[in-house]
Amino acid sequence: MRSFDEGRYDSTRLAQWEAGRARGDGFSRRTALRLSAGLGLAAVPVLGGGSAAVAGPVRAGGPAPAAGSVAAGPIVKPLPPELFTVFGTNAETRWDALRDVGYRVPIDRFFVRNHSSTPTVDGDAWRLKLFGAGLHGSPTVDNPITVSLKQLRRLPSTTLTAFIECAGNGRSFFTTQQGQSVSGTAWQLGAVGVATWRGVRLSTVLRLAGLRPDAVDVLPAGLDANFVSGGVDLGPVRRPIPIGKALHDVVLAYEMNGEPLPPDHGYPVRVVVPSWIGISSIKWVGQIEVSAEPLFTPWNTQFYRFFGPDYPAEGSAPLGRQVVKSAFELARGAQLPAGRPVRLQGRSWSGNGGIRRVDVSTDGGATWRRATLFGPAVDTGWRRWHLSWRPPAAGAYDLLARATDETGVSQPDVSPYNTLGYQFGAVVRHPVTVA
Ligand SMILES: Nc1nc2c(c(=O)[nH]1)N[C@H]1C(S)=C(S)[C@@H](COP(=O)(O)O)O[C@H]1N2
Ligand SMILES: [Mo]
Repeated sequence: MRSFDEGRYDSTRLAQWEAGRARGDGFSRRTALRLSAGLGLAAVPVLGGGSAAVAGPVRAGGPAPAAGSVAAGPIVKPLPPELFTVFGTNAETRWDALRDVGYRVPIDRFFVRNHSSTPTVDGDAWRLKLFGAGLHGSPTVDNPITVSLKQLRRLPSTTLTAFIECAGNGRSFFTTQQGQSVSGTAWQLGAVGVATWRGVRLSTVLRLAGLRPDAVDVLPAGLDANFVSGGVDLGPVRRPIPIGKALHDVVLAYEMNGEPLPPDHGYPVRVVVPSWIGISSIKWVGQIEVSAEPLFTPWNTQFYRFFGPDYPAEGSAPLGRQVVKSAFELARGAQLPAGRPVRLQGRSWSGNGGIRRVDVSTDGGATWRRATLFGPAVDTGWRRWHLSWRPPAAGAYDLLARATDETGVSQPDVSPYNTLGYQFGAVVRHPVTVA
């Protein structure tokens, strides 16, 4: 379901970069040209020009808490152990907590991936700043086009059901299943969730802001604290989106599952980039640069590419679409009764589109049966499935599920090794104990 040529885009972009035409800094201005930001907006009353007050985020967990108070964690919502496994500033959903919860993941159990901490942003004072040479009049970061939450809510809205999934989801299986060492959060399969997102198409906002035909990249940046890695301040979390994808299906979301975006998921507004790796979907978005040249940030150069012996030194092309995956709605090591039929349930998803079939093995991969698909079929979401199994005798079993998507891509037995452990799409062995 490619509606624009990603491969051609990447090669053009890399060629431009090599020719020294690209800019590596997401924020400096190359041109001093500064026109009235209102100029390109004369016919667009809903968006205002001029500089606006952007609410500085109040950092959760900043100053030392008073004696006797509980320190605010990097995540605001409760993280009960029956719903989440916590890794520092991140929390993954437990797959047994998705059993019988319906198609969407409720907010109380949706995974959280924070580079630092969930900020508190004042939605009334919030303004989205739009600027860059890819917009008519080349508004600058100091004199940007601004949009308030109220203005955004007055624009035509769209509703989208889509998964957000961390590129590193499943990373721990590189080690436990393939014996390879990789760096990053040791997620199992719970760094993914499907929600319904309501907001405004990014294309609508960009066109109202005066999109130029030569725009190349769209760079949203978060209002959370700068990301500091190995003592180096890498600046705000930000990753360029190619203009073709940005105009195709990206949404500036202000609602999640019918509620205002919760703090941990990007209040007041986040970017939702369907089918692509989670880092594309910038939370707490404060500004968007639209460039007329390729942009590079650490999130599309040193992270979120494949690195390792099988890749060039600078890594693969920046990652985009997610791979095909499956998970059982069961705890790892779950106990099942012998001799009685159990209904195995799970979900499969792919960044390439819908799921065509799912095959399940209950004997470690020796034999396979086709699972029954049920529930909504959403190309940018996941597909639920079930299969009945009567465990024959007490003992240890490995359950496996292999999905095939609408493009014919199936989950492999082994995932290609890469040092940062991205996109583990191989079939995962799920141990259960029958008693
Ligand atoms: N501003 C900002 N946006 C961000 C992040 C972040 O740390 N800061 N993390 C990204 C990553 S790596 C992922 S996987 C998703 C996670 O979205 P969620 O926390 O709503 O599940 O948000 C992305 N957007
Ligand atoms: Mo992520």
